[in-house]
Order: sequence, then C-alpha cells, then structure tokens
Amino acid sequence: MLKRIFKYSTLIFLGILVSSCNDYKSIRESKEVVYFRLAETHPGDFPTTIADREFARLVEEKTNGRIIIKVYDNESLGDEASVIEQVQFGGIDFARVMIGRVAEFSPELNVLQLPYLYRDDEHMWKVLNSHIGDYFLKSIEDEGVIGLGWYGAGARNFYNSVKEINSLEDFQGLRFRVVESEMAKDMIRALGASPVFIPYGKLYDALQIGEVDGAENNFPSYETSSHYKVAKYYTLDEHMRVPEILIASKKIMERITEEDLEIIKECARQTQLFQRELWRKKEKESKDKVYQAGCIITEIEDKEEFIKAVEPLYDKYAKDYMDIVKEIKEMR
Ligand code: GTR
Repeated sequence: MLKRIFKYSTLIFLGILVSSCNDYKSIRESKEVVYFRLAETHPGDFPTTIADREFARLVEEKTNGRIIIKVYDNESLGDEASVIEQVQFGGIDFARVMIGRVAEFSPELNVLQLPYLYRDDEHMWKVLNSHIGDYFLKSIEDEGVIGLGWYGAGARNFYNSVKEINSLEDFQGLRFRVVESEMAKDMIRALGASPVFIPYGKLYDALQIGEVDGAENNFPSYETSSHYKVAKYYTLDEHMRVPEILIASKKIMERITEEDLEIIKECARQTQLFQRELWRKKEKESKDKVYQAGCIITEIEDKEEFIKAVEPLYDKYAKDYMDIVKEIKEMR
C-alpha cells in the first residue's frame, strides 16, 4: 500500500514537473511550438517504432510544425504498465502499447484479445476496421486515455527453453512469463502451466537464468529481443492476436484545440496502413532469421485441445459481450 502511494505521488510530482515545463494551459492560444513525448517499448528499428516516427512526422507536417512529437523507444520512459498510468494522469502524452495491459483498467477490451478468436490477421483487421474496432477504441476514454488507432502485431506463440510443445500435456509444470494481464495469467493456468509476470525488458535475463521456462510472443518480438537465443523451442499455436494501440493522454489532449486533435487522429489512421505493411515484411524476416538460427519450430496441427482448455476464459472475460464475440466470429 505504502509502496503504491509512494509510486503515485512520485508519478504525480513528475507529471506536474513535465506539465509546467510545457505550459500546457496556454497550448490552445499559443503560437509557439508544442513538444510531446511518445513512449514505445520496442527498439528504434522495430515496425511499431518506425510507425510511431511516421505518425510524428505526419503530425508535424499537418500542423505546419506547431506540434512536434518525440518518440522515446526501448522502454526509456518505463515499462508498459507504468507508461499507461502516466498517460492516464498526463505525465506522458502518447504511447504505443499492446491492449492486454490497457484491458486491466478497461476490461471490456479483453474481448479483442480472447484466445483463438480470429482466424488470421486479415480477419482481425476486418474487425478492427469495423464499428466494433471503433467502439472499443472509444471505450477507453472514460479511463483518461484516448484511443487513436490500431497497429498489428501478428499472432502470439509460445516459446521455451526446455522442450518441444506438441500437446497440452507438455505444458504441465512449466513456468511462462506473461504480460501484466489477468486474462493472460488465466490462459497459462488453463493450459496447465504457471504464469509469472515480468516486464518485457527484463525477460531475456529471466529466460537465461531460468527464472521462467518460457514466454509467448510474435516472431518479430521473439527475434529482436534475442529471446530466441535463450529459448529455442517455438510452438506455432497462434493462441492470441493482440492488437496494439496508439493512445493519447485525455488530460493533455483537452488542452489542445479540437482541430488539432482531429489532425492527430487522422495521422494515426494514416499510420495504420504504413505499420501494417512494415509488419508483414518484418514478420517474414524474423521468421527466416530464427529458422536459420536453428530454433525448433513446432507446428500444431490439431489445436482442438488447446481451444477447449481456454474456453472458460470466454465466460469469465466476455460474458456480457457474447453478441459481439459472435459477430466477430461470423465476420467474413
Ligand atoms: C509485444 C508488444 C509489446 C509488449 C510485449 C510484451 O508483442 O508489441 O508492446 O507488450 O509484446 O510481451 O510485453
């Protein structure tokens, strides 16, 4: 409790400091250039980070240089959990994060990351670009966060340093790192393994010293984080497609004009297509790289027992949204 109070007061202090430096109150009237910060987890050459910079470039161009967004990559503004908290109270202006963590305070978002929900990427994009995607983007606003747009992150797969996983039985007794998300933890338990939360930036060491046996992520993350060097068994089960989201701090956006916020939203929409294309290329590149490095990639032909095992999550996390789940599943 004390730790949490301390954490919050430190964050609030930092927020006040940052706000007073930028003098946000006068942003609406000011003719001066405004500087914003965007937090990103991945390194500079990762598709999401390149897309963040493209977003920043578009905003600068469309506002004639009045709004400048600087991208802070590699978790340099903190891990995703703390970044999101700071976006909520206005300490950080923008961030690109995965929705898993956002769903911790906006639980309905869990619907979009239910295991084995989408058939493939195409299907996920159809959903995100429909009224369902718009609905969920808007749903987080009550929590102090404006959803600007989606990025893709392919499919998440399991990997570990111990053995090949071919069936549910192989999960028993293994410890898997998960993101800070209750649903992700429940998913690991449902498969018969134990979940351990570790921030992304600390995972390489944790895998290396055996603090956890494995984790789960898409090919580009598996490759660029070098996790493939310390956990060579990669199981192609595609259990989740977790959309990435570009968010802005509501507190900060209330201090710019509606016209500028519209420009920012439009730039985010334009960046989406750019990111999707980059992602496609990077996914292939990363896949080739880990194959060549000798990783053991195991195809799961019959996912039925996996799908069955995680079924209770639908009831726990999407009970009130089963009409939307049905609509998603039926979307062609
Ligand atoms: C990646 C995602 C990151 C981060 C990471 C993780 O796929 O792009 O934002 O959430 O997974 O597992 O922590």
